[in-house]
Amino acid sequence: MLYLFLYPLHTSISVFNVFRYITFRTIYATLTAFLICFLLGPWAIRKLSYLQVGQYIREDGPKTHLKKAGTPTMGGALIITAILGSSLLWANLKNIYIWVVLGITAGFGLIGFIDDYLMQVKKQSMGLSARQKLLLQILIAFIGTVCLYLSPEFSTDVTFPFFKTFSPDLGVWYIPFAVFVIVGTSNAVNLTDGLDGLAIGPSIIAAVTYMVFCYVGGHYKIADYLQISYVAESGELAVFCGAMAGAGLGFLWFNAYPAQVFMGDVGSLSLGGALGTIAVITKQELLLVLVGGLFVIEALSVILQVGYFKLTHGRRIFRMAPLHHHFELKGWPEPKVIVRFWIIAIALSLVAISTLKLR
Ligand code: 57M
Repeated sequence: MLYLFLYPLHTSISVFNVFRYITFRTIYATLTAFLICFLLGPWAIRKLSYLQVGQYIREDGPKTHLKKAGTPTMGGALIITAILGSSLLWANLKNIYIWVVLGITAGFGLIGFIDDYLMQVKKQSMGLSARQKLLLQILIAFIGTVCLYLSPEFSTDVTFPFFKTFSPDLGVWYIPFAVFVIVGTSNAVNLTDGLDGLAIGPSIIAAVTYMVFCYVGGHYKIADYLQISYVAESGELAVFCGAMAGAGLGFLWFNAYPAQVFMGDVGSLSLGGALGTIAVITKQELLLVLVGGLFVIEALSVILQVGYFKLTHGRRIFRMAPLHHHFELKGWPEPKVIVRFWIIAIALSLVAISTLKLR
């Protein structure tokens, strides 16, 4: 909004020229989103506690979690408010990619909100069923992907990390592929959200990593120099990534061990949906396996555990899935699991960034 209103004034007041720069707006989008979460956090936590939106803790999980009963959840509503507020303020609102990623973030957040609301506020034993959630996610991701597919500049090529020239064109099949990436990421982040700060930490790391890819991939000269896919106008998404990273940092302030608030499905589904969408728009879909590597590892641990459990009629690979529960049950203190998983996420993101040169 500021870009549309203030940048045109640069002809008479030269200082407004600064609004032209994506880097400047990204930095301030990060700070704005951080401040929104940081300043509204205590009020939001009080409000959620007042509404008794307290987490129910399953008794079959690690016993160390029982003391978390009643921790307010649905803090993800604050994350979304900060991301949307900051992006609307600092991004160029004439950019189609900004609207697609905002739409999917808000849409997935709404699904999570309904689910959380039914369980936490209405105290129903079940929120939306797994099937209802999945269908709604597919629907929203499909609408977003079709908008991208119909926009004239958007390419349906898939780029492979480490390969310079191999980028097959999927044509119309790009739509189900992108829907799979977006919905899969959303659910992987949701599975990871089981320890204090465990989902938000790697989400911040992934947002910062994609911020780099948005900037270089949206800059014709740098993209040409690095020989990566140039996606015109995608640089603007760096502003969104900044807002996401800032909101994440502000939320982490309160979600850090011992957490004062959980994000709920409203947070985890929307953050995952946002990451998947950014990967799709920047043409770095497959790189998400590294950028969101921790989410992939957590999701794989569930797939392997459930598959093995069914095949062997009750035997397990891990003490409990997702993987963070396995280490908790092995006796690692919660903060140790969290910080070690963050370290893995940072290392994988560094490998992802190295693909800019290794190709
Ligand atoms: C949600 N939610 C947390 C909080 C958060 C298929 C199966 C593997 C699914 C999986 C599952 O349901 N995962 C998705 C994970 C829950 O957190 C709430 O949910 C929101 C995210 N959707 O924001 O509102 C609990 O996680 C803890 N937590 C924190 N700090 C945080 O910042 O400590 C969350 C955020 C909270 C709190 O304790 O209550 C969750 O874990 O429920 N299911 C599982 O993860 C279950 N695993 C399982 O059944 N494994 C079996 C299968 C796969 C064969 C096995 O390995 O044998 C476990 N979940 C729990 N207890 N809680 C089972 C035991």
